Amino acid sequence: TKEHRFAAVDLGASSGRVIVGEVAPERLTLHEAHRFPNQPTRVLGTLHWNILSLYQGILNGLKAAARTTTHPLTSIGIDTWAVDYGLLAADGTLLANPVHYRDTRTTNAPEKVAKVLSPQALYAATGIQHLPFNTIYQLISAQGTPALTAAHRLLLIPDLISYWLTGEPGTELTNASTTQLIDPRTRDWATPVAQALGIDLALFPPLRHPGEPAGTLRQEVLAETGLTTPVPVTAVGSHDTASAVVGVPATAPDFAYIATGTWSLAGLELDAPVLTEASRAANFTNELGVDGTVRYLRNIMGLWMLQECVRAWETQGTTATQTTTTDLTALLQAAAQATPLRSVVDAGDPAFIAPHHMPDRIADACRRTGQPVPRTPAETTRCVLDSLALAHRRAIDDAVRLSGRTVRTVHIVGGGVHNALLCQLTADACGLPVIAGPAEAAALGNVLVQARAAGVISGGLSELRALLHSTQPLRQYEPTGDHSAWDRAAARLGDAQVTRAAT
Ligand code: ADP
Ligand code: LRH
Repeated sequence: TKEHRFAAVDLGASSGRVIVGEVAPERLTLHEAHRFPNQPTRVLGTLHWNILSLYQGILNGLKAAARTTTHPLTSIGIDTWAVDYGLLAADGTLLANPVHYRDTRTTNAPEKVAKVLSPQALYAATGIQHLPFNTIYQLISAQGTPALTAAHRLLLIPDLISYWLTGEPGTELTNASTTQLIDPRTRDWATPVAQALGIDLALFPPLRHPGEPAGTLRQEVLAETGLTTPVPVTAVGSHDTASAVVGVPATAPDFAYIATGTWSLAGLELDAPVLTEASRAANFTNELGVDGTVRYLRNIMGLWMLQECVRAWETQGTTATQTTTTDLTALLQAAAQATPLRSVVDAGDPAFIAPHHMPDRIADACRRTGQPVPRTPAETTRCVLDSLALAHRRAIDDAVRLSGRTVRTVHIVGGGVHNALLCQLTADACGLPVIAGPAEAAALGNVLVQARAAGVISGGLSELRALLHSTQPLRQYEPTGDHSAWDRAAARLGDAQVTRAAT
């Protein structure tokens, strides 16, 4: 059978990559054409994405993809982080540089929104967990600004990239659900929510679904990248987490997943949303997935906490100025030797969202809960990883309780797969076997949805996952240690975690 090549553009908060997937009915291999850093910049107090630099990285990646294969690309798919957007004038000009979700402009927005729509009503209508940076809060904060006032169109980040590559505007559904403006039952706009908040839904181009065509590369893009034949862009799960969950190599339905990268997204795949008050109080989200699924999960701070610690130590000169993979490996080895569960923090706490001073904030959280303050990078790293494992366990336990489902296996996908200590601690904390891999699940999910749309492979998510299971290297971790130690650690954090989500 003829092999087809698909390019996955996958922008994560820590790096962007263009990955080429070669697919035939029984074959799936990945080749990383290009990886580039994603470094936000603060300008006059506002934290921005470097959107043109990221776009240039994508063009360079497509150029590298064109060079590495003599065969034409069958199509390209784009996925990125959620919630953020660019505003366009009527002629398509980008009116302002997109703002980073970690910017603090939304601090007072939830209060403003609550005056119009109670948290209960908002959750009943959208099923989206409360995170201060959800698109509705960003739009409420931007109301009256010159850019939003002048805007003719709003494009979420993957849709903006897709528009620049093809000239065709659209709003891909899985990512649209993270705006908190979609009704998860109808999988269409939650018009009453938008009306109540004064958000103009006409800013959003029509919805498109994963697998649908999304235009072809513009002539200028072909010239810039050296791609020669017309290349279609196919809509995929454009929310990176939607693609990552497609990329979970599960072989049975009773699995939980943890997509670990900058964030840890831990939960279950369901076929209908859970919109109960208990679910809202536990701060679970119902993001929309590929093939009519629902991603029922909780956002956990993720390896962001470690990234930010490393950045702080570099600045202070505690570690090398540029942390290489070898330094990270050494740090994780030292953390593996540190005392287990000495102190834990609530890795769901929004106090950890903003950049800067991460080791200090972790130390404060330990102090507040009467636990020993970690002193060294190894101790702090251990505290972060123990805390993440604990939060993983809590998210999976809560998801099981709130959905009535059973879980027998936990899949870890994303960059955290490279962190064997985190995978083992998660198995220990959950008391369940963990299957780790693939690390590039988002790119794989992206490629698989394209390959199916092109007719190269067929079937539902379970068939796509079977192909992953038979072709991707995976590692299994069995639970070890004294399970009750995790219960005692959880007890130290007390009920504070639950009550905060409920407010
Ligand atoms: P995102 O998609 O959010 O940019 P990734 O899924 O690429 O994030 O994950 C990035 C994280 O993966 C890094 O912050 C790091 O903690 C972890 N990671 C990546 N490579 C390694 C490695 N070789 N060893 C340990 N951890 C790693
Ligand atoms: C992960 C992610 C996550 C969102 C966050 C903004 O990259 O898309 O699913 O909640 O970024």
